[in-house]
This record gives sequence, C-alpha cells and structure tokens, in this order.
Amino acid sequence: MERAYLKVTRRGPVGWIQLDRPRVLNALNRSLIRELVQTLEEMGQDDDVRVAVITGGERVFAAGADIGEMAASTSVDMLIADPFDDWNRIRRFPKPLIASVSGFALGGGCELALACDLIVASETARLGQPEIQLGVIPGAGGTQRLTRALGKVRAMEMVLTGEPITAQEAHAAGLVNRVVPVENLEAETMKLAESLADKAPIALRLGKEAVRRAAEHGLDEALDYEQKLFFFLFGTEDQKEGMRAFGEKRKPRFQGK
Ligand code: CO8
Repeated sequence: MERAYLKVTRRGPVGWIQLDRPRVLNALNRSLIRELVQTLEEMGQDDDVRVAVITGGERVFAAGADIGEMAASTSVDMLIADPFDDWNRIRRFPKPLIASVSGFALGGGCELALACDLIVASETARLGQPEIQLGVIPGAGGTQRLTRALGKVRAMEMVLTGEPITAQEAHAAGLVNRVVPVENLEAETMKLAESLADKAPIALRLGKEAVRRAAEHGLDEALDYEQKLFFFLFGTEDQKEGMRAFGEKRKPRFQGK
C-alpha cells in the first residue's frame, strides 16, 4: 500500500508504524488517520504480526488534528464527515498496541496515544489537550479517557487550562507505563513489544478485550457525547477565531459566541 504520511516497517513479529508528516509536526489530517486505520487493519489480519507500535519523531509524537483542515468546517460539515468513524476503528485493533511517545503529544496526538493499550514515553514527552486555546474541546476521547485515568480534578485541569503535563507527571498519575531516556525509547519500546510477542496470541487478545471492557464500560456513549459536543463547537464564532488565530500566529480574541 502507498502511504504518504506513515513509515511502516516489520521488525520480526512487531509492526512498527511511524507517523511521518514532519513539516506540520505530524498533524493528523484525515488521510493520515485513514492510512493508519488501514495499516492497523492489515496488521490485525496478518498472523505474523503479534504487536503493533505507533510512534512519531523525537521532537513531536503528533501536534494534534490538522487545524488547517478543520478551521473552516461547520458543525454540519463535521457531523457529515464524521471523522471519528476512523478513530473508532483504531479502538477495534485486536492485538496489543503500544504508543512510543517522544516530545509533544497534543490534542488528537495525546488522544491517539491514550487510545493505545500501553504507552512508553521518553523523558521529553509532553502530553496535553490544548483545544481550549482554539475555542473547542478534545474530540477523540480526551475528556473521557483522561478522566478515567487521572480522576476528575486532574483531567479538568488539563482540559480547561490546555497546559500539557510532563512524562514524569503522566507516569506518576498512571497515564503512561514507562518513562525512559529519549535515546533508549526505541529499544525499550521494542523490548516491551517483543516480550508481548512471545505470549499466547489468543490470550493476549482476550486479555486486552477484558481490560478494555473494564476500563471502557460506558465509553461508547461517553465518546458519542464528546463527539457531538465537539461538532457543536464548530457552530461558534470562537472556534473560527481560535483556529484562524492559530494560522495567523496570534492570540485569539474569544467573545463567547
Ligand atoms: N495542525 C496543523 N498544523 C500544525 C499543527 C496542527 N495541529 N501543529 C503545528 N502545525 C504547523 C504550524 O502551523 C507550522 O506550520 P508553518 O511552518 O507552515 O507555519 C508548523 O506546524 C510548525 O509549528 P510551529 O511553528 O507552531 O512549531 P513550534 O515549535 O513553535 O510549536 C507546538 C510547537 C507547541 C506543538 C505548536 O505547533 C502547537 O501549539 N500546535 C498546535 C497544537 C494544538 O492545538 N493541537 C490541538 C489541535 S485540535 C485537536 O487535536 C482536536 C482533536 C479531535 C479529533 C479530531 C478529528 C478531526
């Protein structure tokens, strides 16, 4: 398969997917997400792939959804395009999925990492949901998964202030599994992936499913709610102003309409 935005390699039983759109800090446009879904679905079908890894660059895992692509959208555009249909397919990947995160994981980038089963972070990783600065809210699970992982007050702080947390803070809060020096990130991620690849594939699959069931009970309805709120915000002036201001590299002037 031709891939414009991903580098995909096989490392023994590990499928290694690198987000590769460096000019815009791996901003997740719809085509990138579509390629990611297709790649995961191929790996899901391939018995030789036991574990998959999603990673980015050293300075940026992903700086979120593509703001340029969304900026002019209306609520109805978002509702009809339903970008979350693809995001939901990522959740259905049946094998262990590891996020290997260095640098910024912001907005949809943070949400993509949270949608994985395990997260290995470098000491330089910064996880955050800066959508509030654009006049919107997280739309790909951030409000729901952060609250489940961190509890209400810490999730509230991240979503309302938009300030990122460090890898160490994320680790202390139970949001990431391991924090490693940046130069060891790839090796440590491979070590974890290979240790899983040795395990019984069906037990892994069902173990994943069972934990997901516990952690995600009620998540479908909650995600649906978050998505509808996200779409709604594209009917506000503040969303237009927030995303325009990002493109124009200036501070937004929000007016509450
Ligand atoms: N979308 C599009 N372009 C981006 C994005 C993005 N998310 N992030 C960075 N870029 C572009 C910049 O516009 C810039 O392009 P150019 O060189 O043409 O001006 C280039 O990448 C480099 O960026 P900066 O100059 O800003 O780099 P800095 O090193 O100064 O700053 C930051 C790095 C702090 C990461 C900064 O780029 C930033 O704040 N980025 C935006 C982060 C953000 O707000 N993310 C949230 C986006 S909204 C979202 O993710 C909602 C998810 C819901 C699911 C969506 C389904 C559709």
